[in-house]
Parts: sequence; C-alpha cells; structure tokens
Amino acid sequence: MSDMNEIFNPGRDALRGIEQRLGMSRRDYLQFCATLAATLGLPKGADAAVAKAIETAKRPSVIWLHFQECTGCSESLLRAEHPTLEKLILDVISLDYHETLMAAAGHQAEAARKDAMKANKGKYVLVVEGAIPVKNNGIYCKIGGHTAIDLVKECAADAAAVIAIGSCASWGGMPSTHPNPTGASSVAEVLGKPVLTIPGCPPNPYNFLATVVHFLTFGKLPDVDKLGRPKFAYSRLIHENCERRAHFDAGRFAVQFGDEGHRKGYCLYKLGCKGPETYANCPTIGFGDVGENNWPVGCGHPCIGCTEKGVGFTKPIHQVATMLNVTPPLQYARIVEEQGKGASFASAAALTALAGAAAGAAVMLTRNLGLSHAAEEAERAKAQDKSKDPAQV
Ligand code: FSX
Ligand code: SF4
Ligand code: F3S
Repeated sequence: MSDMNEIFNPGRDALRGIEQRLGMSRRDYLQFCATLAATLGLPKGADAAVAKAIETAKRPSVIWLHFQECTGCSESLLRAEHPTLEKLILDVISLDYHETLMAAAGHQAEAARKDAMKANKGKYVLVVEGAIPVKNNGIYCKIGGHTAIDLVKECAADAAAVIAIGSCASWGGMPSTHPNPTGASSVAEVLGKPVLTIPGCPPNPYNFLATVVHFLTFGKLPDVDKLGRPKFAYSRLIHENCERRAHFDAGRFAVQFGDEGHRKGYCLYKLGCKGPETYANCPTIGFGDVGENNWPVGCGHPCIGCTEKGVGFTKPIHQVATMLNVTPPLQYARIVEEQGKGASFASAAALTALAGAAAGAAVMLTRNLGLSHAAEEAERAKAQDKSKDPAQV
C-alpha cells in the first residue's frame, strides 16, 4: 500500500533530481507527465506514476538502426522545440547506438553497438528506422559490411522489445512503392514476427516518447492493434478529430489550392485529403511541439495518409478518400436553396440513407447545417448584383 502511495504521490524530494537533470521546473515537468499520461489514455493519477518512472527507472539502452529512409524520423524527434522534447527523450533513454547522432564512426561505432548489446543483453530496446531491402540477398543496404537483413536479425535476437519507427520500417513506406526495385520490406516481414510499429512519414515523436515511457512505467509496451500500432495513437481516424470536420459535414470544401474555401479553412476532402481512411492522432497532438494546428491539414495541406499502407505514397494525392466509417451524403440536403429552413432530420436521414451513409452522418448533417461554399458565393454574387442595380436600392 505504501508502495502504491509512493508511486502515485511522489513527493517533492523524489522530483528534485529530475528538476536539476532536465532543467525544468517541477510544475512544468508534472504538466508534461500529465500530457504524456493523457496521450497514453491512462487513468487519473497515472501522471504521477509516469513522473516517478521517468525520475527513478533505469534508462533503457536503445540501439537505433538506420536503413532505407530519409532520416526524417530522427529529425522529427530532434526538431521539437518546447520544452525541448529531444532533451527529454535523450534523458529518458540511453541512446547507445544511433549512426546519425553518435560521434563515433567506423570500427568504434561497431564496437559501441556490440558493447551495448552485450552489456544490456535481453534488456535493450531495438528501434529500427527505414525499410529493409531483401532483393538480391539484401545487397542494396550494407553497413560495416553487413546487410540490413543480417543487422536487424542480429540486433533483434537479444532485444527486450523491437520498435519499428516510421512508415518505412512499419510497412515499407516510400521505398516499397511500385515497382519496389530493392524489395524494400518492413521489420516484421524480415524478422517473421510482429513488432510494435509507429508509422508516419515522419512519425510523431510524442508517440515514440509515450511508447518508451509506457515501457518504463509498466515494464511492457502499450497495447497494439493488428498492425502493431499503439492503440493510444492509432485507434481513431484523422477525420474523426479533424478541426475542419464541421465544414465537411456542412458541405463546405476547398476545391482548389488558394481558392476562397481554402483560405477560409474549409474541408480538404475534395483536394484529396485521406483523413477519412487514415488512422493517426495528428490532429489531436500536432507536430513539433510548437502549438495548435501544426499538422498537415492544420497547415492547409490534405493528409496524404502517410501512416497507412495502401494509402500513403500509393493513392494519388488528388484522388478522393474512401470513407471508412461515414459515407458523405449524395447531396448536401437543402443547405443551398432553403437557407434558414434547413433539412428536416427525416429528410436528411432519408438522403443519407439513400447514399448508404451511417446514421451518424445524418445527425451531423442536420446539426451542422450551414451555407455551402457554392451557396455563399451565390449569395455574395446576388448581393453584389443588388448593390449594382439602382432599382433594388
Ligand atoms: Fe521513412 Fe524515417 Fe519517412 Fe523518412 O526515416 S517514414 S522516409 S520521414 O525518415 O523512415
Ligand atoms: Fe479534415 Fe480531411 Fe476529414 Fe476534411 S476530409 S474533415 S480536411 S480529415
Ligand atoms: Fe501523415 Fe496525414 Fe498525419 S499525411 S502526418 S497521417 S495528417
């Protein structure tokens, strides 16, 4: 009992070390832990457990391999600004091997990897960034004379957990797109067993940090879906949490980059946004730790479905998305012609039923009735005409 108390109520003394270590106030630190706990979907009180684990648990040794990729995953991890996420990450883990970040090169680097593997046998976390080329016995990616295939197998053998970071490592990503000349494959395919995946091109560093913190706090990786993705981050469609969703439901779309709808922040569905068929938490946590709306759709670009195999880098950007759980109504009932009256719930329901839409779409439609972009344009044109016509004044 006292242990539980201690875990859920770490005292000021327990956190003094972390204040000094991270150079952030106790308050900021606890706030950060609360955010992480919320990202993980943990119950009330778990923020203190997270704080305690970060403060006291031994930093897990991490061996980070790079294969076929652009290093955007590492870049995204290091480009967070406030409160220096990369500092926290590098404090929470002991990054013992990372080709782009380590000072060592050549034989020294190889020795560092071997030493870390030996010293932390069965306990280290293996993070793999990039796809693994398997064509022609893997000759398209060699490091220190070893193929990526051999390296990943060697390092995974004694790892406590394997994390595939980024879409390349998770499902092949960009290098695996047709015609896939090198046979770029995922980590799970090469190892022949499931691994935890954090897809995204690049993935969100918070999802990596939260996964590692879960490992630290509970001694195991978080629950995953059938594709190995942590459920806390990938269980919702982007379309479900998008800030432009009300525009979608009301039928207000940007139809061209830079048009009035685009400038007004309307829905990007007609510009090919793949949010309706992409599972990720981009709209809820944003990127780069620089504040709200810092994610593709928030910046005015349609989601390309970078987390999703078969969508990102496969479907053309201009192609409209497949609606996975809400079919758009065939037409946007009465929004245009009957301004002020709107569709009755029954008529909207009938229309959406005709379109084969989910019942929820009908509710959303009736709730979010408003002028469509085209209707607004028509209204404006009418108003302008009136102001030009002296007979109407
Ligand atoms: Fe792939 Fe990460 Fe995209 Fe790049 O390295 S997921 S190409 S952001 O760097 O692996
Ligand atoms: Fe947001 Fe894209 Fe869905 Fe529109 S289609 S609401 S922009 S996720
Ligand atoms: Fe990728 Fe779409 Fe998120 S393009 S970063 S999954 S908004």
